[in-house]
Amino acid sequence: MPKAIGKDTGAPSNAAEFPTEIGQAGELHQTPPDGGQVLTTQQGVPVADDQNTLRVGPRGPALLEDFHFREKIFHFDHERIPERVVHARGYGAHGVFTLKESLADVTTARVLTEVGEETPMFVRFSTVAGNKGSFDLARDVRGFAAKFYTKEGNWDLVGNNIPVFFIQDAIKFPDLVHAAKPAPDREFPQAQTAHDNFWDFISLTPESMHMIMWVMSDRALPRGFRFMEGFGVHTFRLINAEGRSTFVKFHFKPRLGLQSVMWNEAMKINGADPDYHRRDLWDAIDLGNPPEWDLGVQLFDDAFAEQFEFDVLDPTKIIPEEQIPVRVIGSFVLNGRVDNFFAETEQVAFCTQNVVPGIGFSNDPLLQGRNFSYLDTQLKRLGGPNFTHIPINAPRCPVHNFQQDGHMAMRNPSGRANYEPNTWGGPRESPTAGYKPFAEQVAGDKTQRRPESFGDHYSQARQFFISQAPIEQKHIGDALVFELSKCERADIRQRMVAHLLNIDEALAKAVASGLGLKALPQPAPAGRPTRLDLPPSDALSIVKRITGSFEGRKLGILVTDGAPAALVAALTDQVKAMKAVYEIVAPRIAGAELDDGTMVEAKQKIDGGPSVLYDAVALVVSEMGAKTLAKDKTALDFVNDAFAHGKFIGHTAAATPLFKKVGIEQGDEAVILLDDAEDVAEFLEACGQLRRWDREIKNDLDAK
Ligand code: HDD
Repeated sequence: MPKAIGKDTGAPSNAAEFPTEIGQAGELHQTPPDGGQVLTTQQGVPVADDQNTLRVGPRGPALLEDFHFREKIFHFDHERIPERVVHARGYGAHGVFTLKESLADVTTARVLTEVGEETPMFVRFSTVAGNKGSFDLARDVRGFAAKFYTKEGNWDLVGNNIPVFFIQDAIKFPDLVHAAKPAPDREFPQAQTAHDNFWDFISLTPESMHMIMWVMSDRALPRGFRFMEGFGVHTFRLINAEGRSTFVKFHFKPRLGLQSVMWNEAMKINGADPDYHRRDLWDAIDLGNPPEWDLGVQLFDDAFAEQFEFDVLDPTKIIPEEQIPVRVIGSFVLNGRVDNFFAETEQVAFCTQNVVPGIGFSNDPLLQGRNFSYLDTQLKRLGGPNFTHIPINAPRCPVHNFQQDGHMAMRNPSGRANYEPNTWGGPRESPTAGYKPFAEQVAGDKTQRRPESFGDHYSQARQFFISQAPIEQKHIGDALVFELSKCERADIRQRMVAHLLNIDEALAKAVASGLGLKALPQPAPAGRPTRLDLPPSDALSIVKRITGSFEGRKLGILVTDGAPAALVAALTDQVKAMKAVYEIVAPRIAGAELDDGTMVEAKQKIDGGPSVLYDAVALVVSEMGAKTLAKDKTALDFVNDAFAHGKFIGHTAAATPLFKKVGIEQGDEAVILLDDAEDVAEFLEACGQLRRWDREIKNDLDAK
């Protein structure tokens, strides 16, 4: 992790002559009594009084002369920079990518050819629509942006957790984002798409239908960043030493598998812990369980592109893994927390244009537009053209050029020559090692026409839908009903159902019925070519691919005074052994006195640790404890929600009255009686299934 500005860049720099860290010039100041550092101004002047402004007499007016006060307030007044226009709320971590399989036959990019080589990385995850202070569990796409500090320069893969996008042409991006964000007059709703403007735009934009299926699916409610896939979305190019190009799509696959939460849970998590995702990542790294992803590629050539049903330049389409398997070539681990959120996570600047020799762009019109937008936006956000000098953005390889000056320049050419060619010496271009774009033959009219090959907006939307497990299909329907029910205009709701009729009739009917539509509308005009019946792809489902392991998950253990100590010990020991984590929840934060007289400390008081924060729960309570909990609404919510959200519940016999109290019938296989360590082992093994979705289906049937 670079700490000092300009270090190790090899840049023609004079920065090294100056101390780069506060206090580096030597501790000349007398140390304060507690032995710590002396507080100084930005100029390094020691401060005697940081509690009171300089004034005329203790009750008199302040004096302008107080340079420490003025500097301190001036700096504070300017602490904020503009938040990102999209993806404002994000969270980052450092990591390392290790290549396991060389792609030397198709690319010269060293990061993809040197097996075993470790490349430092920084990854930032984000929601899209919400502002910087919004909550983590918005129903939204998640950004998954990766910066690889390669030996040949920085390579940024600015992806999402969904492999397609809403629009096909970058010119529509401002419209999409304006529609998704709060309406300009009222500035609400925050961090959600459940409003007229969004669905107005979407229902008038058929190309968004595939993405809409993904965004209404459980993918938009991830359990954590650690449980998300990442996708480069566009088709990129790899270019080899002979100048030959191979198309590529990039995939990140989480080692812990995919997992999502339910919408009802998401809404409650947002209240209980709006920082749920960032805390989860922070804690995982902190506890020594850093998350890992495999990096995979789908490689294909022009011949495949020619015969593929869709245009590989269309970012609203995937290439199913059944057609081109994802080849895993390496993996990365995110094992480094940031030292300072602002310096690293806020100031990191990703640009899709950041590629290295051997990696190139396709003509995807969304990608081409992005290549302008990202550089442009950093100027606004970071205040000048020198944002590459900020340590988090600075390459970790030599940087030599004649670009100079500008706001906050940390790296300037030294010596006399600041132009090229010159006779004084200095960096020169390298026709052999330098970046060369793929020499694609292009000819055509200047036109603003959308290609016909981009014209089918429903086939892959349907393919996604039919690939889902029944519970996932139900969630898509529920999400659409929820979102569209927030639209005041009936014509917008109707227009969406008209699109759904082109995707799946049962889905359209379920949504129409959920919205209370009296009659089905005519299907939306389908465009050309009309819909293809594509086979389902299991890779598109989350539920069909669960790993069956509780590793990396979190158990909430609700304990009361008098609870069996042996059971608490069995749970905590076995959870740790399976690389999962637990939290003790108790009626009081001081914890509970167990039946052997020992105290177990609580992490959460019960109203601060609702069961929505856990993947499974255990109710380890005494008879007395259960009696007290039965009178506590939050404790009953804990049990009721855990059940309603399909969670596995372990419990002592003494907890049984709590189930009765909330109306839970006996006989549910995922409500497991815990008596000894063996039961605990069976319970935790079962927890690997994560959810009992049949409960939700039964609940719905009962409600009808
Ligand atoms: Fe974008 C940020 C991902 C289309 C313009 N985008 C941004 C971030 C991610 C993505 C992950 C946050 C980066 C970070 O953490 O700092 N964007 C995507 C994906 C897209 C996409 C996967 C489609 C495949 N974006 C897109 C288009 C445009 C932009 C079509 C404009 C024409 N995106 C931006 C931006 C942002 C941005 C305005 C805001 C902050 C930033 O760039 O650094 O330039």
